[in-house]
Amino acid sequence: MQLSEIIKTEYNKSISECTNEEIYYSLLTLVKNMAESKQHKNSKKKLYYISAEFLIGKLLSNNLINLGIYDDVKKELADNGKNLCEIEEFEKEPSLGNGGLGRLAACFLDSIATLGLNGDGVGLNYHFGLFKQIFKNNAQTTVPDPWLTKKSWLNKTDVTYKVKFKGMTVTSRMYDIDVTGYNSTTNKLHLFDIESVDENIVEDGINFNKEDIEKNLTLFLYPDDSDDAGRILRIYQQYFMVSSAAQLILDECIEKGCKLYDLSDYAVIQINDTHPTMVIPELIRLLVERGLEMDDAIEAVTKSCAYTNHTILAEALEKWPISYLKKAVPQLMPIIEVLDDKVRRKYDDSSVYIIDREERVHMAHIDIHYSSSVNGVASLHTDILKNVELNNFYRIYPEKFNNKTNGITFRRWLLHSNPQLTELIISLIGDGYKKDATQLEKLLEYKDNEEVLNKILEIKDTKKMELKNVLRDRQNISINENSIFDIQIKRLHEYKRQQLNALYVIHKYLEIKAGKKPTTPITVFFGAKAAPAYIIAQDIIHLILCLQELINNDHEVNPYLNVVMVENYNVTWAEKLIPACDISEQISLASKEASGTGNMKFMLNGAVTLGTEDGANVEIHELVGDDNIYIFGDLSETVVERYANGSYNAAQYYNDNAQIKEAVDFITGNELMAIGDKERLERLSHELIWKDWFMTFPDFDAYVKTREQAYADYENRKEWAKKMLVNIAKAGYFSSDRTIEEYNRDIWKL
Ligand code: H53
Repeated sequence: MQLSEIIKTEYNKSISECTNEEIYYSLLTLVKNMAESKQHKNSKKKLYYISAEFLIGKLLSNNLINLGIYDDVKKELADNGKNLCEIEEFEKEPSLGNGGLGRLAACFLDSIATLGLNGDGVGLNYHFGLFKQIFKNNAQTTVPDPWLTKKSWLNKTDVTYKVKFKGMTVTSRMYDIDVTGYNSTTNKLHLFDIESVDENIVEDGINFNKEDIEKNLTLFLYPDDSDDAGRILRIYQQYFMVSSAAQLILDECIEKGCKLYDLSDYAVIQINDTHPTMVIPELIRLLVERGLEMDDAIEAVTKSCAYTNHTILAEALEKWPISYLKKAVPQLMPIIEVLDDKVRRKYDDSSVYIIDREERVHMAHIDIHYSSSVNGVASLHTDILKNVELNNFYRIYPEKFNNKTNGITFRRWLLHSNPQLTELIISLIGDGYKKDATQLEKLLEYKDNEEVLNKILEIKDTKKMELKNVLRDRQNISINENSIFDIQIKRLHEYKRQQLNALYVIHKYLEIKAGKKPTTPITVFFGAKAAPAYIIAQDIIHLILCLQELINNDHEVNPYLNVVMVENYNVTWAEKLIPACDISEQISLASKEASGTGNMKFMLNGAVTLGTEDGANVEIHELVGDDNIYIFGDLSETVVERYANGSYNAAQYYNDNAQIKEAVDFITGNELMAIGDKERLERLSHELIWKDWFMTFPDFDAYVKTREQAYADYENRKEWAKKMLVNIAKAGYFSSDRTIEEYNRDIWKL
């Protein structure tokens, strides 16, 4: 059915008579009907991608693009005086993820469907997502971020399962979102939920009774885990997710004739980080319950599961106290004990045990022993896993370890977010790159073509202007579209080092005050949410917001330097910020950022990276060469060694380096104290001087020098445009289609 027919049936009106909201809901129906007709024909083996996060972003435009009807719909609407962009405003962005991990899962679903593979996502239907960030008094406050409207992308199914907790059984229900492939088949994202959840128990921001599981289970992603109740709630959520997933998997496999011991011929289960780890003991438990011998069950599950590691940060590798598990899911403990016992009998090395001396269960250890594949997400990261972090496991199972460098879907991060650049590329090299992204390399032929270089610059200017308008509308902020757009957008974490960027901003502010003015003005953008219980991260946000107020109101400085922190940074913001960016800040402490995927999106949109040799920056560097990236800072070997010998002394850098001292002292100086919160600013300055756990000081001088070099090079517009072109041309490797082909070739074998 055509849009006009749907509108006629649903509202008995013509397109031009409808409100934008009515049109939005009719488009929902149109897309759902079309997606349904392209449903994947369930082949024998299927992938289940289980993840606590799916940061899918708004879906309307992407679905229209993937279904091949974007241009037609846009035109039909325009012919009737309607604007698709305005209609899109009605769609709420679900915040079902926090950062890279969740966005990666969403890009992967897009590529899995695009490649026509039989694979569904499995996660939870959080009613309020992560949270919505609101700035008040230069600080982050948090409120619920509801996204479920009466009619949405979500389809209620009649699939339900019983999930047992200690002393309580709940019913989970499956809701589905269609995942459209680009000119291809449709898969599903299954989101489980519980009917008794009660949104009204949330009060005063995002607080609620953490012990009332039946009412709170799927309210929020990552509920505050600063106390026992919060941590146990996470176990309830994880088990609810994986028990539902396990039952779904077994049901679907049995329906296809699976005999349970041959589970791995029917199902491959990708475990995204440690959050879904309990699927392993849960599946084993269910298989034993259905008659398999324990050893056979363990073997069947091990063959079916594969684990992706996304971090080496100890705090992110979950270790659950046995006491918590016993409180929520006691039925899993006997299985986990068997799994641990087998390891102990075989290996005389306590570092690979599942249960440690402090009676904690190491979730990643379950994954590694009882999966058939363990992968890192960028080549440096995988090397660090093999040689350092998980070396003891690598020596036991060298054959399990493999690398799958992350990728991004070009449908969202180029076709949708940058139609102007998409069109230019097509005019130069045709549209073969949409299916085979490496064809972007053909752009290199135009490296010295002045006309093309000028067009690239023009498109960047257009996207900067668009961002200026969005900022005016959303945040009532006015920016200079002729300034250099220098952007750092990602979760707020000390290892990502937003604080290093802020120290640079202070340094620059002081330089301008002293009369040294930049040739081209600079606008420094930040976007980041901080976990509510992560105090120092909140302090860093506070510092940035105070700098924004101070600098933007200082008439001596604001013609040359501005700071913008976007509120509630999310996928929708990223789609506006990334195409407008000149310089992409990827400045994590070497070894700590497993991969990064924002770095790939920026590159694809012609931003030049300023970064450390960390995560996928290393591979970007290799691809574009020294002339087209700005690399600075200590290498991961140096960092790893410095941690190992405990030799780092921040205070010494602070005392010996006048530039560092000046910038750090400014945090607690009169100007910022007049605006900011004394406790926060003092705590942050103290943390830097006495700890600086993520080693910003050793990299500070190199960072300043390299950033200045990038700004200086920006002045030569033609040379800069060449760098942009090379970045775009070399981005093909980072298509998630490539990543998914590798997963399928090496692990899933669908
Ligand atoms: O996963 C991304 C990486 C990124 C890494 C991120 C991530 C999360 O977003 C959350 C938890 C976690 O352990 C890791 O930080 O480097 O690009 C996708 O692999």
